[in-house]
Amino acid sequence: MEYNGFTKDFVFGSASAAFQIEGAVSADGKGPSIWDKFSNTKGKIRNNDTAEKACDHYHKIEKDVALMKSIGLSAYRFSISWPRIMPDGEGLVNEKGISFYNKLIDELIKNDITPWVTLFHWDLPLALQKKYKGFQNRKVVDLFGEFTRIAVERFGDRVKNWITINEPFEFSCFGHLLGTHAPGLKSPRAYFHVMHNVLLAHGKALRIIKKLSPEAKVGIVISMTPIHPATDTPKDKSAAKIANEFMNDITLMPLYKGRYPEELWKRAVLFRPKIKKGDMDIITSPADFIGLNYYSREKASFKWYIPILKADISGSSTPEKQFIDAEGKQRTSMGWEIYPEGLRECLHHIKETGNNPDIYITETGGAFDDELSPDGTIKDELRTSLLQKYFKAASTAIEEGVNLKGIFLWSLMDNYEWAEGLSKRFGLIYVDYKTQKRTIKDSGYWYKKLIGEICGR
Ligand code: GCO
Repeated sequence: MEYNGFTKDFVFGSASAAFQIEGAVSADGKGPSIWDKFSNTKGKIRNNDTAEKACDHYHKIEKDVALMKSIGLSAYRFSISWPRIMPDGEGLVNEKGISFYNKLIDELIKNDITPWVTLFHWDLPLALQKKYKGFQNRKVVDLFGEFTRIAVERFGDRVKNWITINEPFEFSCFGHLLGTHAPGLKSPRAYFHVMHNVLLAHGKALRIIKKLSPEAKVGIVISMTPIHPATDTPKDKSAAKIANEFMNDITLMPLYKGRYPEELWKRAVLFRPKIKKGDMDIITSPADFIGLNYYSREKASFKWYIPILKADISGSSTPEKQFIDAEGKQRTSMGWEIYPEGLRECLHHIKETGNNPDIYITETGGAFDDELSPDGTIKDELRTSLLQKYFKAASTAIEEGVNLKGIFLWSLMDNYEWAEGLSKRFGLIYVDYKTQKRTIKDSGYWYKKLIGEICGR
Protein backbone atom coordinates (compact mmCIF):
# COMPACT_ATOMS: atom_id res chain seq x y z
CA MET A 1 0.00 0.00 0.00
CA GLU A 2 1.29 3.42 -0.96
CA TYR A 3 0.07 5.33 2.08
CA ASN A 4 0.62 3.04 5.05
CA GLY A 5 0.50 5.85 7.59
CA PHE A 6 -3.20 6.58 7.17
CA THR A 7 -5.79 4.77 9.24
CA LYS A 8 -9.55 4.62 8.91
CA ASP A 9 -10.10 7.43 11.41
CA PHE A 10 -7.73 9.84 9.63
CA VAL A 11 -9.50 13.12 8.84
CA PHE A 12 -9.68 13.80 5.11
CA GLY A 13 -11.07 17.27 4.58
CA SER A 14 -10.77 20.40 2.58
CA ALA A 15 -10.60 24.06 3.52
CA SER A 16 -11.80 27.50 2.55
CA ALA A 17 -12.06 31.00 4.00
CA ALA A 18 -15.06 33.31 4.19
CA PHE A 19 -13.72 36.24 2.18
CA GLN A 20 -12.37 33.97 -0.53
CA ILE A 21 -15.63 32.19 -1.34
CA GLU A 22 -18.73 33.77 0.17
CA GLY A 23 -19.29 36.85 -2.00
CA ALA A 24 -22.40 38.75 -0.81
CA VAL A 25 -20.04 41.26 0.78
CA SER A 26 -22.76 43.61 1.94
CA ALA A 27 -25.78 41.31 2.01
CA ASP A 28 -28.12 40.99 4.98
CA GLY A 29 -26.42 43.54 7.19
CA LYS A 30 -22.80 42.41 6.84
CA GLY A 31 -20.32 45.14 7.70
CA PRO A 32 -17.22 45.87 5.61
CA SER A 33 -13.90 44.22 6.40
CA ILE A 34 -10.39 45.50 5.78
CA TRP A 35 -10.33 43.16 2.79
CA ASP A 36 -13.44 44.74 1.27
CA LYS A 37 -11.68 48.07 1.38
CA PHE A 38 -8.31 46.79 0.17
CA SER A 39 -9.73 44.76 -2.71
CA ASN A 40 -11.67 47.77 -3.89
CA THR A 41 -8.58 49.96 -3.96
CA LYS A 42 -7.30 50.31 -7.49
CA GLY A 43 -3.94 48.72 -8.15
CA LYS A 44 -3.85 46.45 -5.12
CA ILE A 45 -5.22 43.29 -6.70
CA ARG A 46 -4.28 41.57 -9.94
CA ASN A 47 -6.72 42.71 -12.66
CA ASN A 48 -8.45 44.77 -9.95
CA ASP A 49 -10.62 41.74 -9.22
CA THR A 50 -12.95 42.20 -6.28
CA ALA A 51 -14.48 39.48 -4.11
CA GLU A 52 -17.98 40.90 -4.45
CA LYS A 53 -19.26 37.64 -5.94
CA ALA A 54 -16.31 35.26 -5.58
CA CYS A 55 -17.93 31.78 -5.55
CA ASP A 56 -21.28 33.14 -4.38
CA HIS A 57 -21.10 30.48 -1.70
CA TYR A 58 -23.37 32.62 0.48
CA HIS A 59 -26.24 31.58 -1.78
CA LYS A 60 -25.09 28.06 -2.57
CA ILE A 61 -24.78 26.20 0.71
CA GLU A 62 -26.78 23.11 -0.27
CA LYS A 63 -25.06 22.72 -3.58
CA ASP A 64 -21.57 23.14 -2.15
CA VAL A 65 -22.15 20.75 0.73
CA ALA A 66 -23.56 18.20 -1.73
CA LEU A 67 -20.32 18.47 -3.70
CA MET A 68 -18.28 17.92 -0.53
CA LYS A 69 -20.36 14.86 0.20
CA SER A 70 -19.90 13.49 -3.29
CA ILE A 71 -16.11 13.71 -2.83
CA GLY A 72 -16.46 11.83 0.47
CA LEU A 73 -14.97 14.50 2.76
CA SER A 74 -15.19 13.73 6.45
CA ALA A 75 -14.51 17.32 7.51
CA TYR A 76 -14.74 20.84 6.15
CA ARG A 77 -12.70 23.77 7.43
CA PHE A 78 -14.27 27.18 6.84
CA SER A 79 -14.01 30.56 8.49
CA ILE A 80 -16.59 32.83 10.03
CA SER A 81 -16.55 36.38 8.77
CA TRP A 82 -16.39 38.54 11.90
CA PRO A 83 -18.12 41.56 10.25
CA ARG A 84 -20.88 39.30 8.92
CA ILE A 85 -21.95 38.49 12.44
CA MET A 86 -20.73 41.73 14.06
CA PRO A 87 -20.87 44.49 11.44
CA ASP A 88 -18.84 46.95 13.55
CA GLY A 89 -16.66 44.29 15.14
CA GLU A 90 -18.14 45.12 18.55
CA GLY A 91 -21.58 45.64 19.99
CA LEU A 92 -24.44 44.68 17.73
CA VAL A 93 -24.87 41.06 16.60
CA ASN A 94 -26.30 40.57 13.10
CA GLU A 95 -28.85 37.76 13.34
CA LYS A 96 -28.95 37.22 9.59
CA GLY A 97 -25.22 36.54 9.60
CA ILE A 98 -25.72 34.06 12.43
CA SER A 99 -28.45 32.32 10.41
CA PHE A 100 -26.14 31.86 7.44
CA TYR A 101 -23.56 30.00 9.51
CA ASN A 102 -26.26 28.05 11.34
CA LYS A 103 -27.57 26.86 8.01
CA LEU A 104 -24.10 25.88 6.80
CA ILE A 105 -23.25 24.00 10.01
CA ASP A 106 -26.58 22.16 10.01
CA GLU A 107 -26.21 21.18 6.38
CA LEU A 108 -22.71 19.81 7.03
CA ILE A 109 -23.83 17.76 10.00
CA LYS A 110 -26.81 16.45 8.10
CA ASN A 111 -24.37 15.18 5.48
CA ASP A 112 -22.02 13.60 8.01
CA ILE A 113 -19.25 16.18 7.49
CA THR A 114 -17.61 17.58 10.63
CA PRO A 115 -17.38 21.37 10.73
CA TRP A 116 -13.98 22.87 11.63
CA VAL A 117 -14.33 26.58 12.21
CA THR A 118 -11.61 29.21 11.85
CA LEU A 119 -12.46 32.33 13.81
CA PHE A 120 -10.04 34.69 12.13
CA HIS A 121 -9.01 34.30 8.51
CA TRP A 122 -7.91 37.91 7.96
CA ASP A 123 -11.20 39.73 7.26
CA LEU A 124 -11.07 42.07 10.26
CA PRO A 125 -14.06 44.41 10.59
CA LEU A 126 -13.04 47.69 8.94
CA ALA A 127 -14.53 49.63 11.83
CA LEU A 128 -11.91 48.16 14.16
CA GLN A 129 -9.09 49.14 11.83
CA LYS A 130 -10.38 52.69 11.69
CA LYS A 131 -11.17 53.12 15.33
CA TYR A 132 -8.30 51.22 16.97
CA LYS A 133 -5.70 50.58 14.22
CA GLY A 134 -6.78 46.97 14.17
CA PHE A 135 -4.56 44.37 15.80
CA GLN A 136 -1.89 46.97 16.50
CA ASN A 137 -4.02 47.78 19.52
CA ARG A 138 -4.49 45.37 22.41
CA LYS A 139 -8.09 46.51 22.66
CA VAL A 140 -8.79 44.46 19.54
CA VAL A 141 -7.40 41.38 21.29
CA ASP A 142 -10.19 41.75 23.85
CA LEU A 143 -12.77 42.39 21.15
CA PHE A 144 -11.68 39.22 19.39
CA GLY A 145 -12.32 37.43 22.67
CA GLU A 146 -15.82 38.87 22.71
CA PHE A 147 -16.45 37.77 19.13
CA THR A 148 -15.15 34.31 20.06
CA ARG A 149 -17.54 34.12 22.99
CA ILE A 150 -20.48 34.94 20.75
CA ALA A 151 -19.42 32.40 18.13
CA VAL A 152 -19.10 29.65 20.73
CA GLU A 153 -22.40 30.55 22.39
CA ARG A 154 -24.20 30.47 19.06
CA PHE A 155 -22.46 27.58 17.29
CA GLY A 156 -20.67 25.64 20.03
CA ASP A 157 -23.52 23.15 20.53
CA ARG A 158 -22.60 21.73 17.11
CA VAL A 159 -19.05 22.95 16.42
CA LYS A 160 -16.47 21.03 18.43
CA ASN A 161 -13.33 21.87 16.46
CA TRP A 162 -12.11 25.46 16.59
CA ILE A 163 -9.18 27.24 15.01
CA THR A 164 -8.48 30.60 16.57
CA ILE A 165 -6.25 32.38 14.04
CA ASN A 166 -5.15 31.53 10.52
CA GLU A 167 -1.47 32.21 9.82
CA PRO A 168 -0.26 34.94 12.19
CA PHE A 169 2.87 35.40 10.09
CA GLU A 170 1.17 36.04 6.74
CA PHE A 171 -1.46 38.31 8.26
CA SER A 172 1.12 40.40 10.11
CA CYS A 173 3.78 40.41 7.43
CA PHE A 174 1.86 40.82 4.17
CA GLY A 175 -0.67 43.18 5.71
CA HIS A 176 1.57 45.35 7.89
CA LEU A 177 5.18 45.05 6.70
CA LEU A 178 5.03 44.41 2.95
CA GLY A 179 1.70 46.11 2.32
CA THR A 180 0.62 43.54 -0.25
CA HIS A 181 -2.42 42.44 1.79
CA ALA A 182 -5.03 44.35 3.79
CA PRO A 183 -4.73 46.72 5.55
CA GLY A 184 -1.79 47.56 3.30
CA LEU A 185 0.69 49.00 5.82
CA LYS A 186 4.45 49.02 5.43
CA SER A 187 5.65 49.38 8.97
CA PRO A 188 8.11 47.13 10.83
CA ARG A 189 6.66 48.44 14.06
CA ALA A 190 3.11 47.50 13.07
CA TYR A 191 4.36 44.12 11.91
CA PHE A 192 5.90 43.12 15.26
CA HIS A 193 3.04 44.53 17.30
CA VAL A 194 0.37 42.79 15.25
CA MET A 195 2.29 39.52 15.43
CA HIS A 196 2.38 39.63 19.21
CA ASN A 197 -1.22 40.74 19.58
CA VAL A 198 -2.53 38.10 17.21
CA LEU A 199 -0.75 35.39 19.22
CA LEU A 200 -2.26 36.87 22.37
CA ALA A 201 -5.66 36.85 20.70
CA HIS A 202 -5.16 33.15 20.00
CA GLY A 203 -4.36 32.38 23.64
CA LYS A 204 -7.28 34.42 24.96
CA ALA A 205 -9.73 32.89 22.54
CA LEU A 206 -8.48 29.41 23.37
CA ARG A 207 -9.16 29.98 27.06
CA ILE A 208 -12.62 31.37 26.35
CA ILE A 209 -13.57 28.41 24.16
CA LYS A 210 -12.28 25.91 26.71
CA LYS A 211 -14.27 27.58 29.44
CA LEU A 212 -17.52 27.68 27.51
CA SER A 213 -17.12 24.33 25.80
CA PRO A 214 -14.66 22.11 27.71
CA GLU A 215 -15.15 19.19 25.33
CA ALA A 216 -14.18 21.23 22.24
CA LYS A 217 -10.80 20.85 20.54
CA VAL A 218 -8.97 24.12 19.96
CA GLY A 219 -5.85 24.98 18.00
CA ILE A 220 -4.14 27.61 15.90
CA VAL A 221 -3.04 27.39 12.26
CA ILE A 222 0.46 28.43 11.29
CA SER A 223 2.14 28.39 7.93
CA MET A 224 5.62 27.00 7.56
CA THR A 225 8.04 27.46 4.72
CA PRO A 226 11.40 25.81 5.23
CA ILE A 227 14.15 28.16 4.13
CA HIS A 228 17.39 26.69 2.87
CA PRO A 229 20.62 28.56 2.12
CA ALA A 230 20.96 29.46 -1.56
CA THR A 231 24.63 28.36 -1.47
CA ASP A 232 26.90 26.66 1.03
CA THR A 233 28.64 29.86 2.08
CA PRO A 234 28.54 30.77 5.80
CA LYS A 235 26.81 34.04 4.92
CA ASP A 236 23.94 32.35 3.08
CA LYS A 237 23.69 29.79 5.85
CA SER A 238 23.25 32.46 8.47
CA ALA A 239 20.80 34.27 6.15
CA ALA A 240 18.72 31.07 6.05
CA LYS A 241 18.88 30.76 9.81
CA ILE A 242 17.54 34.25 10.50
CA ALA A 243 14.97 33.88 7.71
CA ASN A 244 13.68 30.72 9.38
CA GLU A 245 13.33 32.62 12.64
CA PHE A 246 11.46 35.35 10.77
CA MET A 247 8.98 33.15 8.90
CA ASN A 248 8.63 30.01 10.99
CA ASP A 249 9.95 30.15 14.52
CA ILE A 250 8.38 33.56 15.14
CA THR A 251 5.10 31.72 15.71
CA LEU A 252 6.28 28.29 16.79
CA MET A 253 8.66 29.44 19.55
CA PRO A 254 6.26 31.69 21.47
CA LEU A 255 3.47 29.10 21.18
CA TYR A 256 5.56 26.27 22.58
CA LYS A 257 8.50 27.86 24.38
CA GLY A 258 7.03 31.15 25.52
CA ARG A 259 9.72 33.30 23.89
CA TYR A 260 10.51 34.82 20.53
CA PRO A 261 13.49 33.58 18.49
CA GLU A 262 16.54 35.18 20.06
CA GLU A 263 18.55 36.60 17.18
CA LEU A 264 15.53 38.06 15.42
CA TRP A 265 14.23 39.63 18.60
CA LYS A 266 17.64 41.21 19.21
CA ARG A 267 17.73 42.70 15.75
CA ALA A 268 14.16 44.00 16.05
CA VAL A 269 14.89 46.04 19.16
CA LEU A 270 13.58 49.28 17.66
CA PHE A 271 10.27 47.81 16.53
CA ARG A 272 9.27 45.04 18.86
CA PRO A 273 6.34 45.35 21.28
CA LYS A 274 6.57 45.41 25.02
CA ILE A 275 5.77 41.95 26.32
CA LYS A 276 3.65 42.41 29.42
CA LYS A 277 3.76 40.14 32.40
CA GLY A 278 1.47 37.18 31.76
CA ASP A 279 1.47 37.54 27.96
CA MET A 280 3.56 34.46 27.38
CA ASP A 281 1.40 32.41 29.77
CA ILE A 282 -1.59 33.30 27.64
CA ILE A 283 0.20 32.51 24.38
CA THR A 284 1.42 29.14 25.64
CA SER A 285 -2.02 28.07 26.92
CA PRO A 286 -2.10 24.37 26.01
CA ALA A 287 -3.85 23.78 22.70
CA ASP A 288 -5.34 20.46 21.59
CA PHE A 289 -3.61 20.51 18.21
CA ILE A 290 -1.66 22.68 15.85
CA GLY A 291 -2.62 23.26 12.23
CA LEU A 292 0.11 23.41 9.61
CA ASN A 293 -0.30 25.10 6.25
CA TYR A 294 2.39 23.88 3.90
CA TYR A 295 3.00 24.86 0.30
CA SER A 296 6.67 25.17 -0.57
CA ARG A 297 10.18 26.11 0.49
CA GLU A 298 12.27 29.19 -0.16
CA LYS A 299 15.95 29.87 -0.47
CA ALA A 300 17.78 32.64 1.32
CA SER A 301 20.87 34.53 0.31
CA PHE A 302 22.82 37.15 2.24
CA LYS A 303 22.01 40.73 1.21
CA TRP A 304 23.54 43.37 3.49
CA TYR A 305 21.09 46.08 2.49
CA ILE A 306 17.88 44.30 3.57
CA PRO A 307 16.86 45.75 6.94
CA ILE A 308 16.84 43.55 10.06
CA LEU A 309 17.20 40.27 8.19
CA LYS A 310 20.07 40.98 5.81
CA ALA A 311 18.60 38.08 3.90
CA ASP A 312 16.74 37.89 0.62
CA ILE A 313 13.98 35.27 0.56
CA SER A 314 11.95 36.68 -2.28
CA GLY A 315 13.68 34.70 -5.02
CA SER A 316 11.20 31.96 -5.71
CA SER A 317 7.79 33.39 -5.07
CA THR A 318 7.13 35.53 -8.13
CA PRO A 319 3.78 34.51 -9.53
CA GLU A 320 4.23 33.09 -13.00
CA LYS A 321 2.54 30.54 -15.13
CA GLN A 322 3.25 27.00 -13.95
CA PHE A 323 6.71 26.19 -15.22
CA ILE A 324 9.89 24.22 -14.94
CA ASP A 325 12.61 26.46 -13.53
CA ALA A 326 16.31 26.65 -14.41
CA GLU A 327 17.10 23.81 -12.01
CA GLY A 328 14.47 21.60 -13.64
CA LYS A 329 12.00 21.88 -10.77
CA GLN A 330 8.28 22.00 -11.38
CA ARG A 331 6.55 25.06 -9.97
CA THR A 332 2.89 25.90 -9.51
CA SER A 333 1.23 28.92 -11.09
CA MET A 334 2.01 30.86 -7.89
CA GLY A 335 5.68 30.37 -8.75
CA TRP A 336 6.05 28.00 -5.76
CA GLU A 337 8.42 25.06 -6.04
CA ILE A 338 6.81 21.66 -5.56
CA TYR A 339 8.83 20.29 -2.67
CA PRO A 340 7.24 17.36 -0.78
CA GLU A 341 10.32 16.80 1.39
CA GLY A 342 9.63 20.15 3.03
CA LEU A 343 6.34 18.89 4.40
CA ARG A 344 8.13 16.15 6.35
CA GLU A 345 10.72 18.63 7.45
CA CYS A 346 8.03 20.95 8.90
CA LEU A 347 6.14 18.11 10.57
CA HIS A 348 9.31 16.94 12.30
CA HIS A 349 10.23 20.47 13.32
CA ILE A 350 6.83 20.88 14.99
CA LYS A 351 7.14 17.44 16.58
CA GLU A 352 10.43 18.40 18.17
CA THR A 353 9.54 21.95 19.18
CA GLY A 354 6.08 21.11 20.49
CA ASN A 355 6.81 17.80 22.21
CA ASN A 356 4.98 15.69 19.66
CA PRO A 357 1.60 17.47 19.56
CA ASP A 358 -1.41 16.37 17.53
CA ILE A 359 -1.02 17.98 14.12
CA TYR A 360 -3.46 18.58 11.30
CA ILE A 361 -2.30 19.75 7.92
CA THR A 362 -4.93 22.46 7.68
CA GLU A 363 -3.89 23.48 4.16
CA THR A 364 -1.83 22.05 1.36
CA GLY A 365 -2.32 21.98 -2.37
CA GLY A 366 -1.31 23.90 -5.45
CA ALA A 367 -2.55 26.40 -8.02
CA PHE A 368 -2.44 25.47 -11.69
CA ASP A 369 -3.88 27.02 -14.85
CA ASP A 370 -6.78 24.60 -15.11
CA GLU A 371 -9.03 24.67 -18.12
CA LEU A 372 -12.31 23.03 -18.94
CA SER A 373 -11.78 20.34 -21.64
CA PRO A 374 -14.25 20.13 -24.53
CA ASP A 375 -15.68 16.98 -22.94
CA GLY A 376 -16.51 18.97 -19.80
CA THR A 377 -13.80 17.46 -17.55
CA ILE A 378 -10.78 19.12 -15.95
CA LYS A 379 -7.57 17.21 -16.50
CA ASP A 380 -5.38 18.60 -13.74
CA GLU A 381 -2.66 15.93 -13.71
CA LEU A 382 -0.12 18.34 -12.25
CA ARG A 383 -2.27 18.88 -9.16
CA THR A 384 -2.99 15.17 -8.74
CA SER A 385 0.69 14.35 -8.97
CA LEU A 386 1.52 17.11 -6.44
CA LEU A 387 -1.09 15.75 -4.04
CA GLN A 388 0.19 12.18 -4.42
CA LYS A 389 3.67 13.34 -3.44
CA TYR A 390 2.45 15.41 -0.50
CA PHE A 391 0.26 12.59 0.80
CA LYS A 392 3.18 10.19 0.49
CA ALA A 393 5.36 12.59 2.51
CA ALA A 394 2.61 12.90 5.13
CA SER A 395 2.18 9.15 5.35
CA THR A 396 5.93 8.66 5.80
CA ALA A 397 5.98 11.27 8.58
CA ILE A 398 3.26 9.33 10.41
CA GLU A 399 5.28 6.14 10.10
CA GLU A 400 8.20 8.07 11.57
CA GLY A 401 6.19 8.93 14.67
CA VAL A 402 4.62 12.30 13.86
CA ASN A 403 1.14 12.60 15.40
CA LEU A 404 -0.53 13.70 12.21
CA LYS A 405 -4.29 13.22 12.48
CA GLY A 406 -5.72 14.72 9.32
CA ILE A 407 -5.30 16.72 6.13
CA PHE A 408 -7.46 19.53 4.77
CA LEU A 409 -6.74 20.29 1.13
CA TRP A 410 -6.56 23.86 -0.03
CA SER A 411 -8.99 24.33 -1.44
CA LEU A 412 -12.47 22.94 -1.83
CA MET A 413 -13.04 25.07 -4.90
CA ASP A 414 -11.24 27.73 -6.92
CA ASN A 415 -11.57 31.04 -5.13
CA TYR A 416 -10.41 34.59 -4.56
CA GLU A 417 -6.69 34.31 -3.94
CA TRP A 418 -6.14 37.59 -2.06
CA ALA A 419 -3.81 39.94 -4.01
CA GLU A 420 -3.93 37.50 -6.93
CA GLY A 421 -7.68 38.01 -7.25
CA LEU A 422 -9.49 35.37 -9.29
CA SER A 423 -6.44 34.48 -11.37
CA LYS A 424 -5.20 31.44 -9.43
CA ARG A 425 -7.01 28.13 -9.25
CA PHE A 426 -6.37 26.05 -6.12
CA GLY A 427 -9.60 24.04 -6.01
CA LEU A 428 -10.55 20.39 -6.20
CA ILE A 429 -13.60 21.88 -7.85
CA TYR A 430 -13.44 24.23 -10.83
CA VAL A 431 -15.53 27.38 -10.64
CA ASP A 432 -16.69 29.28 -13.70
CA TYR A 433 -17.01 32.73 -12.15
CA LYS A 434 -19.40 33.97 -14.84
CA THR A 435 -21.99 31.23 -14.64
CA GLN A 436 -21.05 29.97 -11.15
CA LYS A 437 -21.07 26.45 -12.53
CA ARG A 438 -18.94 24.00 -10.54
CA THR A 439 -17.10 21.00 -12.01
CA ILE A 440 -15.18 18.44 -9.96
CA LYS A 441 -11.62 18.23 -11.29
CA ASP A 442 -9.79 14.94 -11.88
CA SER A 443 -7.81 15.67 -8.67
CA GLY A 444 -11.14 15.78 -6.83
CA TYR A 445 -11.99 12.32 -8.18
CA TRP A 446 -8.54 11.09 -7.17
CA TYR A 447 -9.15 12.38 -3.63
CA LYS A 448 -12.55 10.73 -3.53
CA LYS A 449 -11.01 7.40 -4.50
CA LEU A 450 -8.31 7.71 -1.84
CA ILE A 451 -10.84 8.54 0.88
CA GLY A 452 -12.99 5.65 -0.28
CA GLU A 453 -10.09 3.19 -0.13
CA ILE A 454 -8.90 4.28 3.31
CA CYS A 455 -12.08 5.26 5.12
CA GLY A 456 -14.73 3.49 3.11
CA ARG A 457 -16.71 6.71 2.73
C1 GCO B 1 -3.04 31.35 3.13
C2 GCO B 1 -4.45 31.24 3.37
C3 GCO B 1 -5.22 30.82 2.17
C4 GCO B 1 -4.57 30.95 0.82
C5 GCO B 1 -3.73 29.77 0.46
C6 GCO B 1 -3.06 29.86 -0.89
O1 GCO B 1 -2.35 30.43 3.48
O2 GCO B 1 -2.58 32.32 2.56
O3 GCO B 1 -4.76 30.46 4.46
O4 GCO B 1 -6.27 31.67 2.32
O5 GCO B 1 -5.51 31.14 -0.15
O6 GCO B 1 -2.72 29.60 1.40
O7 GCO B 1 -2.19 30.94 -0.94
